[in-house]
Amino acid sequence: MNLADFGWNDRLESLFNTDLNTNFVPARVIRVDRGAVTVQSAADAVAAVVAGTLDPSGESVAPAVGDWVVLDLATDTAVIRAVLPRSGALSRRRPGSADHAQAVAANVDVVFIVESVERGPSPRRIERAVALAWDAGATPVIVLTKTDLCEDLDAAVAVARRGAPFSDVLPLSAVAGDGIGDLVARLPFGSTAVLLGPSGVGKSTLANALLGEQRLAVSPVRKGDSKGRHTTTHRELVLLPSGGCLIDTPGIRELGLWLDPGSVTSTFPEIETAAERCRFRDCRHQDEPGCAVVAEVEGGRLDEARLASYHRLLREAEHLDQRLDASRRHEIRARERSFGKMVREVIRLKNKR
Ligand SMILES: Nc1nc2c(ncn2[C@@H]2O[C@H](COP(=O)(O)OP(=O)(O)OP(=O)(O)O)[C@@H](O)[C@H]2O)c(=O)[nH]1
Ligand SMILES: [Mg+2]
Ligand SMILES: [Zn+2]
Repeated sequence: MNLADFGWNDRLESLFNTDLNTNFVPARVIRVDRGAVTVQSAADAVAAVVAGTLDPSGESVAPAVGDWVVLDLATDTAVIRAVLPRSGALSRRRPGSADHAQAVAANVDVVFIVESVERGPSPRRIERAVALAWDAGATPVIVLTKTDLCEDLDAAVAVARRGAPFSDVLPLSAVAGDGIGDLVARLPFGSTAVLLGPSGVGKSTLANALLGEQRLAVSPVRKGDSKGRHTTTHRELVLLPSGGCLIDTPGIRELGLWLDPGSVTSTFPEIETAAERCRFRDCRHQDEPGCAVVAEVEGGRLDEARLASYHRLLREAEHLDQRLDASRRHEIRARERSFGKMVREVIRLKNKR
């Protein structure tokens, strides 16, 4: 296996520093299944356990699918000694918990936000996913599946675009094979994309179509409301024959936000552009005098629903920001500390020899 296929590059190489120890090798997390972790090294795909020293403060630094890790092969069981600093991670609020983030996928370049024409795309759900993608340092691309079931594709694309007026929308059918090439073009060699969307929209079917084999489980949606059955229950990264890596995820029930207010503003560039002409620099675009954003809405040049979403998402993100500022900074520090600690420990061991 060549790790470059999985996205190994110079940035990672310099972080890793292979001189440290011959028993340590780099590997990428390719599967996470209720705490069980599978990693891909240059030699093999193996089950790995997470070193107890890695995570003193809980699961905030737990490896996510897509993470690059330092793997210790000195014992029979492969041990993850450290998680290399991420280029970004797609994080959401852990379901049922207000204060815990859960990394859905790490080190991704593209987020495919998957919606189906069968159930109809949801602009509000798309908006949230776009904000999460920017927060992960990834480019959001909207994928509209099952076009073979659609009578009015233009109308469906227009609805999807309302949630992401500045992102590309790729309509496709995994069953008919239409539009797949456009998606492949977004996944060059060494890049990583993640499929994000509700259950039943056809994420795993699409991954299988790209793989050219039925590797991932799929199952029919419910009759009546076309909802999915939560077929996929783990996160898995697969290497595509066309190059690039694709991460399949379980269908999301809710998209709790976990992001910086800054990512919300990049989700609404048309509002930020209009805001440059507001009289007050700290204008909130509510009822301030001389607000250019409200003027655009009143003039019919800006979608009122977009402004409402902007206010809602920003409020959520700022609220979270205030509440979690300290704990989030603590998490980042904990991750950096655990990496630094690993490096020091290895140097100490080496000097003793
Ligand atoms: N007609 C048609 N059906 C499709 C298409 N893509 C997927 N399906 C069907 O949609 C159903 C659900 O597909 P899955 O791939 O299991 O959906 P999923 O998004 O992975 O769902 P979860 O794993 O539950 O999140 C299956 O019966 C697929 O055959 C398509 O392009 N056209
Ligand atoms: Mg699936
Ligand atoms: Zn304003």
